[in-house]
Amino acid sequence: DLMRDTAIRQISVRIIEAPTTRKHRLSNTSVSHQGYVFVEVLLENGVTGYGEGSTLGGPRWAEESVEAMKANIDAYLAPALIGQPACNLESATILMDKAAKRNFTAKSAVDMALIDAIGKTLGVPAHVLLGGAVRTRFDAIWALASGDAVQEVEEAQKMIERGWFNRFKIKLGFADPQTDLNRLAALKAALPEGTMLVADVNQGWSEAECIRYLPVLAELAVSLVEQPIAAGQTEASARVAQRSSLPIMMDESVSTLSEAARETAAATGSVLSLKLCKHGSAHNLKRVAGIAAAGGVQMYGGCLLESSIGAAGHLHTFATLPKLEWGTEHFGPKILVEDLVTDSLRYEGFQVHLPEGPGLGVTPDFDRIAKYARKD
Ligand code: MUC
Ligand code: MG
Repeated sequence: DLMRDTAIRQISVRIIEAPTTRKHRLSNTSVSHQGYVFVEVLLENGVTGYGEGSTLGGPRWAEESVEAMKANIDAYLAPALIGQPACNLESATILMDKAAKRNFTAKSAVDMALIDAIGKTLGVPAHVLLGGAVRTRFDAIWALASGDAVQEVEEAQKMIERGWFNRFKIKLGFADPQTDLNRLAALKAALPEGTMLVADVNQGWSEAECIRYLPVLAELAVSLVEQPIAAGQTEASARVAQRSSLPIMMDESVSTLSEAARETAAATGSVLSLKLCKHGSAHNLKRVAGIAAAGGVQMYGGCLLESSIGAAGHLHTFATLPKLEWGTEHFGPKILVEDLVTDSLRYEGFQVHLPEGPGLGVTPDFDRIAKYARKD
């Protein structure tokens, strides 16, 4: 009996701090370690599923920290799910929503572990539980964020040489606009003609700065500008999007279904970055994508520097979207000094490949997880 076999017996959470190969800078933070929660869900049939929730520099990119996620899973989300059948994924999401408002990253980490456990129980890859894969590989985007123009050019060239990434994202907004734009110009000049380049401002500019500097980004033939203005400034964002000759991508501004509806209706962007940590579950990510796609918005597979565990959760979900026009930036496995799995995601031909096998299709490396787990 599937209901009884997949009843949730135990949910445990570890905080992981995994070093990165270089500093990663955003408009309001800089990180040299990735903070994750690693979630293990044990079912009555003895199967364990694994999930991961990522943060960027504590509760700075969004409001959740690893400490808050662990506390809220232990005290609220896990008790709401113990004894419930893991195969009822939608019910699990409803129960988690009743137990805690928002907490989208924590919920998505638990949801990922449930999907992994059910996939392993049924012997099917996670994407089958989400509608089935439309694609099994994704154009891969690498993020440049050291802030040092010479280093960034070298890093980009190395990624191209290895055949891993030939599309790039550059982080803006942590220096004054002119300094940022000089970095961008140096990169543009060094990369092959026509290279896809996304500029992510992480809410760092005002409307006035957008009016002044978006035309410069357009002159540099940037492909896409991501979240230039603070999330929630819908009217200003809509004005900026309307006057911009470049497509604007919504990131921090769209987390919930109602935000997807509001921002799409207000036309604050024509591309949307999807991330499990924003939407709370794989099924919610698909609903958010559906709402935005109905308004003509194109899709981009976002990340928060997940290891191969979290990245696999995303790829299985992204695989099932009818359209994913912009590929994915899941590069986390390649920025970690040591990935958290024994079999890292495959990057080849400038694409990242959907892992095969039951569940997420990745195997946690428990030695490394123990090594990087916070001890308290
Ligand atoms: C973000 O805002 O997109 C993803 C890649 C990266 O460099 O930062 C993150 C978050
Ligand atoms: Mg972003």
